[in-house]
Amino acid sequence: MNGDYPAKRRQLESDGFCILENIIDPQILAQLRTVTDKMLSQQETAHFEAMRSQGSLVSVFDDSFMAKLVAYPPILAALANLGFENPKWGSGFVISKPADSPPLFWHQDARFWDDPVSYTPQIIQCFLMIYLVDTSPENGCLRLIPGSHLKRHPLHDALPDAHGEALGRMENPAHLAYQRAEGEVDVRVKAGDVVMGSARLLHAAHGNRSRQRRTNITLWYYPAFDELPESIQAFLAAKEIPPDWYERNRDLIEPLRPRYEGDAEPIRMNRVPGSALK
Ligand SMILES: O=C(O)CCC(=O)C(=O)O
Repeated sequence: MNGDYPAKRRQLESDGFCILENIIDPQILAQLRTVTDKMLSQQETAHFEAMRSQGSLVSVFDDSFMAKLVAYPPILAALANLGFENPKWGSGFVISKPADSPPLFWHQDARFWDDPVSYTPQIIQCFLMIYLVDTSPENGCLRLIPGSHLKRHPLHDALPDAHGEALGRMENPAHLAYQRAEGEVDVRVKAGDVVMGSARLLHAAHGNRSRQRRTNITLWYYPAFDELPESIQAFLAAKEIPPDWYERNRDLIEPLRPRYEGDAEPIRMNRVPGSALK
């Protein structure tokens, strides 16, 4: 076991994130670099213009190798060590900052702000971010605001729904979304570490001022799916995984696929935190 998992679980609940060190084997990392370079080389110029701030946003469904990462035994073992024995998974993206590229805007990724559970420490949806190179403020490491998954921050009101196209294209580089924020911390990692965090946490990334591409793969898990309100389970189970990708990777993905057999209506998606976030 790498590290003190009970302490990491407490940090995940209180600060909204934790770092799982040394999870991805160097050989798999090398394969991931090759696969993601190929995925990125297949994108049109327009994609990179639309995603200037993110760097790229390429779905993991573009390549079957990614199923191996989603179901990678050391990732599932780390989740089990955190107390998540039956996690589910929904989607993921290759987010790659080219050399000499700008910062990623501040945002949070939660979609269930209409449900009271979103205002409690309960674990709902988590990112697992897998960086394929060592990261630092120089080459675009993650930044986040600890505790902002549970506590209102001025950015919540300044950026109510930070997923707009204008932010991706970086139409206004002076925008608050690209600046320093009160309480932010840098998250430096080694290639092979995994940063786990709540979808509700405010996060961003530094620009990449190095000469090397900085690739991250963000995978979205529902670590304690069975404990979620049924309307959220219904919403997640109704989301489609592309059938051809699913069929090719059925053995790996089937145990991680969200399933719901009850009769609750799927929750309405709402990305904007309500007044209950104090
Ligand atoms: O690329 C990064 O460092 C962060 C990615 C991110 O914010 C996300 O996937 O939501």
